[in-house]
Amino acid sequence: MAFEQAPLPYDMSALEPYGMKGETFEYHYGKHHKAYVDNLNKLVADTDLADKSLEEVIKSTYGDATKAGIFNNAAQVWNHTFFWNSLKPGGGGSPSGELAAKIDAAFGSYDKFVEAFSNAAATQFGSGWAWLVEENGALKVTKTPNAENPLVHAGQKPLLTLDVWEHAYYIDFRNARPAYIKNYLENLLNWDFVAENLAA
Ligand code: MN3
Repeated sequence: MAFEQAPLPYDMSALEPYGMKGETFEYHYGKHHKAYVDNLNKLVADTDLADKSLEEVIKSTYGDATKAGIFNNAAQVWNHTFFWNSLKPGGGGSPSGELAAKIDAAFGSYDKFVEAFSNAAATQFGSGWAWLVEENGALKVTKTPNAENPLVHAGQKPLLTLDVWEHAYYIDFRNARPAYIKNYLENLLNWDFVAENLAA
């Protein structure tokens, strides 16, 4: 069975009041994400990977130079679906309750979390992703190059991500990655999704 592109969890224009244009989704979801799905299906057609779950394909091809194309497309399919869910209209700001306590325990304060996440997202050289993960029961900020994600790092549970490939911010913020990061943290970050992933 072919891999499918998950539907967006909101309308393409839903984040316009919060700094992310519908045009961004026409390209980022409609072209970039779709291309990863289409490429993955072509690459695994008639192989034993075609019947595996997306997560199994990602984990089993990571680090195998002969399957780099499959890994890159599979991981980018997964990363983008996870990213769309990491956004919500009117999100951002500090979390409350148990999540706030976990952020304080891991980083010292919400402001220190913002500093750590912004730094990871801004310093990922070239293309990649910034993440909030749970590892050994504690929250942690990480960054990964290109298509790599926490699923291939044993013990890390992904909670939240930010796409820092230039295609993610060029329409809304041109080359200004720091402004895109700031807007994400203040207006888009979906703490409900973090809580769901923590509980899962
Ligand atoms: Mn992208």
